[in-house]
Amino acid sequence: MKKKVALIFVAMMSVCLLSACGNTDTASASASSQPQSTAAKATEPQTQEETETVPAGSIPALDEIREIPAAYFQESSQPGTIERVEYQTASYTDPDETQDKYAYIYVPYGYDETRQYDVLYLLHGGGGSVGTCFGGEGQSSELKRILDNLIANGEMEPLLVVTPTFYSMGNTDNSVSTAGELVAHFPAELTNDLIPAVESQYSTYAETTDPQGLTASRGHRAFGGFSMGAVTTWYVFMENLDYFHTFIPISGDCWAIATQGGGSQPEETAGVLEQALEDSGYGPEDFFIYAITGSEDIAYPMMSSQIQAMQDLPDSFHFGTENGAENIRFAVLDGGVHNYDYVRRYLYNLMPLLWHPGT
Ligand code: FER
Repeated sequence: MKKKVALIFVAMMSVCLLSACGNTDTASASASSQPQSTAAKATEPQTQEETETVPAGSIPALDEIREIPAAYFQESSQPGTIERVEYQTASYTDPDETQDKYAYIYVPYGYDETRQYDVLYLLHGGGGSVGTCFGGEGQSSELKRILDNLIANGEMEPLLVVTPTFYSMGNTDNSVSTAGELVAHFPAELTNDLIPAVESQYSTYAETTDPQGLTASRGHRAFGGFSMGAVTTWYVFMENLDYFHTFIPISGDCWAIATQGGGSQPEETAGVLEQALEDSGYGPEDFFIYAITGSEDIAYPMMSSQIQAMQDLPDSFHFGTENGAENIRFAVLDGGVHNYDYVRRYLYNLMPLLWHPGT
């Protein structure tokens, strides 16, 4: 796999096509922009209405989606740990019943309860399980070793990474229709049950885990996912902007209008995303979406159609800085396909931008 990696910014493609253009959000232009901190960590507990969020327009663009160096697959001398968080949630097939579930959580090396940590909630794709990203308690998956090495090398702030499942525990139904229903329900489970369980046990920016505390700390909380996890990410954007600032949809479109609706009905899909933003009371300066996929990924056609339609809504979605702070980027890896090797590679490249040390 020595193929040269190229980044295609769809913003650039559709706005400029073959002509010269003044859009500065290109791979070559971004190479010269200085990476700045985006995690906006506060050192004191926050008492104001909302904790500080990512500074407007400060998230650098990827100039290249690099391969993960071999050394990052090795055990770090500063390993974090994978722990398990139990919670109860509604059984969405029978609202009168509850079910016991758990998620795994990556706890960085040197975790210190007296400090506050950003949190990424990261969801697997269709047919995955709670162990897809991190295996299980005490285990050392490739993704874990990559996070350990990024943090140990000072390339990324230590953060918590929570990996739940949208399935019931022990699920055996891997149909797309079931997954589609479950992910549409997942925002309720996430906000009512999972986040309070996690953030009452671990030290995050949430001073309390009631809606007020979770809203106040939204600048330090991100949601991302692969495939059906990306479909979920778009739902979380629509329903939970009050709890989340940063979104990382990896290889999946928004299904709010229809299954694969980002592809079949891109304008309508972009429209409901914009409407959800308006309904939330938040504005274009209040979020950041880093969408990513590969040119050969099965979800690429759907995702790129949706993103192009979102570019036609420049009041809400700022691909570039012409209308205010940039709030969405779409990166495409030439040749990238729909599997977890690429998910790890995307996260290896994106996470140090979003949680850059040295605030
Ligand atoms: C898509 C969005 C999500 C898509 C596939 C998925 C093929 C997910 C599939 C899975 O997780 O099984 O547009 O197109």
